[in-house]
Amino acid sequence: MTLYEQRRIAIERAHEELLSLPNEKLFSTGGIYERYKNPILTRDHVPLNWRFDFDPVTNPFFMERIGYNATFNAGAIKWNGRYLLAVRVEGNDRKSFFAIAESPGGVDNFRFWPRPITMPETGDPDTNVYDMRLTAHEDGYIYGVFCTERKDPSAPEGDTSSAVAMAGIARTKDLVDWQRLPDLISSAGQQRNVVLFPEFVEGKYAFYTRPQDGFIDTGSGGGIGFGLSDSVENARVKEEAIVDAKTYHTICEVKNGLGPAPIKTSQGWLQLAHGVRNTAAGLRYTLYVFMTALDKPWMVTHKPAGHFLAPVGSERTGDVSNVAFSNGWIADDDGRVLIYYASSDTRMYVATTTVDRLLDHCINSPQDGLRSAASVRTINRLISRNESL
Ligand code: M1P
Repeated sequence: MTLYEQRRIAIERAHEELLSLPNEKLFSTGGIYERYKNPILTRDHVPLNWRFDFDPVTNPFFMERIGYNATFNAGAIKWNGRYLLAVRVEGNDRKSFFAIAESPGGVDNFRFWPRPITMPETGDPDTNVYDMRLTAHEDGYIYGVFCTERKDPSAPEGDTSSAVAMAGIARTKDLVDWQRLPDLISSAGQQRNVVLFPEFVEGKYAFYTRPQDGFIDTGSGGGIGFGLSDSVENARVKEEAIVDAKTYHTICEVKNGLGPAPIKTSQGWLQLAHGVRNTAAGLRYTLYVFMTALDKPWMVTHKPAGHFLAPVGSERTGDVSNVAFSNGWIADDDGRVLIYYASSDTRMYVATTTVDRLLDHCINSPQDGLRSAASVRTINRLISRNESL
């Protein structure tokens, strides 16, 4: 057998074993959601024919020709009964693009569709695109709102890092062919983590935003915003009301941003977001949940204190360590909720819960008292109540 044949057989076998691996739900002492044993998508899941030249004449050593660095920050949707992720795939060349991966049950056996998404560009080509939020809007389209990043034109000569982040918008009916619309215009210098709300509000399109001054620094901005736009074909948000502000000495001290489009329930909109705090070891990204009013999706009604999900164990290391990030979840017909989260900008995981458990958690868990003494008072109240039982 040639080297080409030996390597190809071994690599194809290992790839198929990985893609067929069943996942295993782990017991949760907290009981709010369950994690799973294995990541659901890694760079090793990327199809082999996106990586290797299969021609033994031009690739006699059966070597990888195109390398992939990470699969993370995926948007999610249940579409025609299928669990789909719009995955941020990052090549070794540092460029991200989107690719749909599909699973029969939502927790394992994800396989990429045959080709990555060919995302049309606007007149101002994107240098990098990432973190797509999928919204099935009541207008009948599925929208993808994502970050488009370009070199900052006002950066001084020699500054080859500064970038401008904007919200790119595209829509589709089949997740294969996408129509690109102009980027969202807002008064903020930078926008990431923009999410299209699934319903019209006052007859307009509504966006959750994250206005900030700089690419990394929030400056005077920050916080999750909310604004209306007359049109989605030329989306423009003139005013952004702050829904959930960044706050001193919380998990959102440095910044925060909405995750996926909210889930509608009889008691309000369930929201998932990320909060960022600083530590001596760098930024720490955790996920938190809150609820907004049904008729006022910009008004917070319930917000449990602290993080909902933080990176643990091997989730804590990766390209950008100590990061849990989510921009996709699926509310299933039976009330199950699949939360897709990425760990450390490297790979994708899933956690499962139910709408009922999320509502119970949001409504009945204590809010943040913002001071140590307030936290102790809250704990003592629980102990006294338990003692009185
Ligand atoms: O590296 C962690 C995350 O950093 C950014 O999040 P934010 O916009 O809140 O700063 C994003 O670029 C995200 O992709 C990344 O996971």
